[in-house]
Amino acid sequence: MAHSAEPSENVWKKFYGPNMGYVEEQYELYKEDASMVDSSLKEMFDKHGAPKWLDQTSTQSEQISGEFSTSDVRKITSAMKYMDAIRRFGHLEADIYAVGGWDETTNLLDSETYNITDQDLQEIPASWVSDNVPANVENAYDLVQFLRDKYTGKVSFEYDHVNSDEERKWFLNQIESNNTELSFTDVEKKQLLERLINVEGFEHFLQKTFVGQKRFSIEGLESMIPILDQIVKSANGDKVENIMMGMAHRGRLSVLAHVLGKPLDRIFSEFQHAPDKELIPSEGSMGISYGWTGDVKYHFGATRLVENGEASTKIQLAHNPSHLEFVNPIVSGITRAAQDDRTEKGYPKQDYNKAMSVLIHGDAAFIGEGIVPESLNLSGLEGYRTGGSLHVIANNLVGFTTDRKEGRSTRYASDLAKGYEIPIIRVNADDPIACVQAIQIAYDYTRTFKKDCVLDLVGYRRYGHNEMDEPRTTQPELYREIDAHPTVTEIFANQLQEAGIVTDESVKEMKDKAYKDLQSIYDSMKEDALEGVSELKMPNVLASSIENYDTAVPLDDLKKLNADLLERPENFQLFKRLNRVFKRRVDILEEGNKAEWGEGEALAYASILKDGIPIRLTGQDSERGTFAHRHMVLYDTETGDKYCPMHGLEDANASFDIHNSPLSETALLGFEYEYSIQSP
Ligand SMILES: Cc1ncc(C[n+]2csc(CCOP(=O)(O)OP(=O)(O)O)c2C)c(N)n1
Repeated sequence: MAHSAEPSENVWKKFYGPNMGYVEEQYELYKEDASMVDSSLKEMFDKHGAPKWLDQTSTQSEQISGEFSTSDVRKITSAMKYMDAIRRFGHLEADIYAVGGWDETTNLLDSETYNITDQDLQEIPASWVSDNVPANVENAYDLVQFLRDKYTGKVSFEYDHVNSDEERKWFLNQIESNNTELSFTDVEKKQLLERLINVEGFEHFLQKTFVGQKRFSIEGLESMIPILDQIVKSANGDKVENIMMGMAHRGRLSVLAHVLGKPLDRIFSEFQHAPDKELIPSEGSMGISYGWTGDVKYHFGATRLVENGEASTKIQLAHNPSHLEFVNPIVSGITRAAQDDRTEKGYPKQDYNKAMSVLIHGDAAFIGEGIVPESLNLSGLEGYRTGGSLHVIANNLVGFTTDRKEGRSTRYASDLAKGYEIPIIRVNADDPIACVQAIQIAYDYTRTFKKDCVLDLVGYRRYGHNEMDEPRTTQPELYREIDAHPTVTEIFANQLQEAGIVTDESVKEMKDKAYKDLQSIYDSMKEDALEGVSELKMPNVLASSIENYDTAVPLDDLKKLNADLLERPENFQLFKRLNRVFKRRVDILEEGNKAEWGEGEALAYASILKDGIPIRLTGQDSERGTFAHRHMVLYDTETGDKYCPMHGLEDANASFDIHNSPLSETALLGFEYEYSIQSP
């Protein structure tokens, strides 16, 4: 900007329309901290002070351009600040709580905070404050209503913590452009209602039939099932081959029955055979121990194949340990193992379409368990990433008997995800259509940006922590509200009735049918539905000892492998001291049939690769080795280029994967444990 010799009046005259608002904002920033504004603006403010239209000596009505008065510009700036606030803070007023709304208020969404009235807004044409004016929107007031509708309704968004401009624009477009929203035909709405009736009917049936047994019912979060249905539908449409799922106790039976298609007679039979109820662990395990594993039946997973003629998608629900959230890295490990092609030398080739992961968390566990941030921290790292996991927080506002405000220092259970630049969508579980729309945005985001996304599904828990637990002793007020609150099925059925899509009779028919179907499965349940369950045997590899395996490798093979491992790319500049280390490795082997530790390990890996068995080696300082003995990844001292000698092995017949890990134990153990199980 060439303005240094110009008089101030001329300098300010160059700005008009919305640009004046921009300069005004920059001046506010400049007053706070001059280094925060662009250097040319800083120079201008240093020299000419406040923009002339902010100068108190200039009269309010003075026309500083042909079109805008000082007060017009102030109003435009205020309107823009107000609109921006709705986008950023709309979540604070969003209608996401079916019960138990948050009791703190905010003034961040009040027009007075931005010094603007409804009348002012009505006087500003929408095109002055927005580049993309939606249809039927004439002025800034309409625009504010439009934004309030989008950002403070049953779905709310937090993506201000995401630093990528591209991702932010994508989100803004998804939210504000009406044509990206999923729409539902009347038939689809009716199907959705029927699905909810079946979910609710299943829980009621269990409650009535197996009195006194714990089931960790989904009631209050029934919309989780249509959410999972939508993920499966979209993934299948995109030809994703595997959906790897992990979840804890809450709603697990419903997910097994409705999403994984676990036979209902099998589920009923497990209830029938449940042993001494007193010994059942708190999460609701149905049995005490299971074969040699010491595990419990309720924690077992399941698989299902979904086919639509063009593509098939396998859904796998991982076995779940009692230890909450530990399943997260396990599911990531399963997913990555399914994505990696280990058949060629070098690093494995990863294909995101082979698998995606879906994790369902408890609200208290998500923010409380350290393994959650550990696992989220893995999500963007080359050695661990899986192309974006979908997280659903089954948020029932309470953790066992612990209230939100006792269990976390943050407003939301999902706040933890912000540090990882993971966008968060929250949705009211009482609105199944909004739930399905919200998960579709989350799904599209993970597929587009290969990053995690969190859907915070906010509902409640119809009973206590389990059906035998009395929540009214610890959460009396909340449960007064819950007791008086209609189920999602009732709410949605009423809406569809008002819209003329269903009638009282058709809803009753659907409910009767759901009940009759369950009753007839129960009546015809075979006594032996659990047959075969206890036949799990310990795998041979664990049952036999190491002496039963022949591990010897001929010395000549070792020498050839060792020579190969000492090859380097042309002109590779190795750190000098390492030359000595590697020279010793030749000498020892040649001279006395000996080997040092690092060499022994390298030869072991090399011979395993020669046998065609892939290797994955990760952990803290894995590349160099904690005791500086390994040096499996070398760095060129000039260029910093990496070279892994294992990748140069002429005789290798499988991949060699090596990564340094973050300073974590549990998440990594889970990941690698399951990776090794999936890729024997
Ligand atoms: C690591 C671990 N700590 C504690 C427990 C015991 N426990 C089981 S469920 C539960 C409460 C979980 O609350 P939340 O995550 O909100 O899930 P909800 O049961 O409310 O759906 C606790 C403390 C456990 N199973 N694992």
